Amino acid sequence: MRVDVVTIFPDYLAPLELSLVGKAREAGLLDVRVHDLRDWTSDRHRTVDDTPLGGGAGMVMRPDVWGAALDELLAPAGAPGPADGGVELLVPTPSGEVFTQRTAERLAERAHLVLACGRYEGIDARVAEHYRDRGVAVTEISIGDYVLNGGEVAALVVVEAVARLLPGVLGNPESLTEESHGASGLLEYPVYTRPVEWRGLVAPEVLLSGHHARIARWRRDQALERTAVRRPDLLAALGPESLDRHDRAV
Ligand code: 6GU
Repeated sequence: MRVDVVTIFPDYLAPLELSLVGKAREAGLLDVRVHDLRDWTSDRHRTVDDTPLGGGAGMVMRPDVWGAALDELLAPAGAPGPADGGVELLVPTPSGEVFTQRTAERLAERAHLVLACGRYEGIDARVAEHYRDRGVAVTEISIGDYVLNGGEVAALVVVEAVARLLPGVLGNPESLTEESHGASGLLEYPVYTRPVEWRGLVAPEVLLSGHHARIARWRRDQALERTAVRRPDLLAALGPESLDRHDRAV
């Protein structure tokens, strides 16, 4: 997968060199390129913003600068085309649709993602409109109900969530099957390791029993209970087919 990130703070994306994403890049599974939006300015001051039309606080990012950058990155010579899942333009913004594990799964099928990180009060609305009109898949995404100073942290979140779904990136792909926000629709059960007793706290005895069916049942009950307490919205969204006949009424 190819990923282009455009920002006025390229250094903000430095963590993409680390850990799992960094290793995926070294292994050639992921080609991430971070670009400075100011490289597409044409004035001496490298201006990327202007005051909002209609008045109000803050500054708005100029469509002409974004247009120059995105024209180049959405159709690079030799880049993956529609036959490989195509390109999607992602615009992080607190007014976007909420990014979830389902979004990450969908994006992992794409050959190419372009992330346009806005700052200030955001990017002139005509930019997303223009690329939609040109037939580009455009998604404005929010990573949750709080306000950040710009899209860079959201870009880190999206790249990490998508990268770990790419074939060959995770050492143990089974890690994907039981985790929170996975197929079960439940939060993950609590996990324990040795020592069995630590500071007077003893790990649940069932986990030492070697009885695989009992362990599976205990984990399922724990996941249900946790989800009921912490995320009742997730439990309410489960269809009846998602609950087995042993699931407790939680
Ligand atoms: Cl994607 N951007 C900003 N600036 N704030 C956010 C966000 C994105 N998602 C949640 N808050």
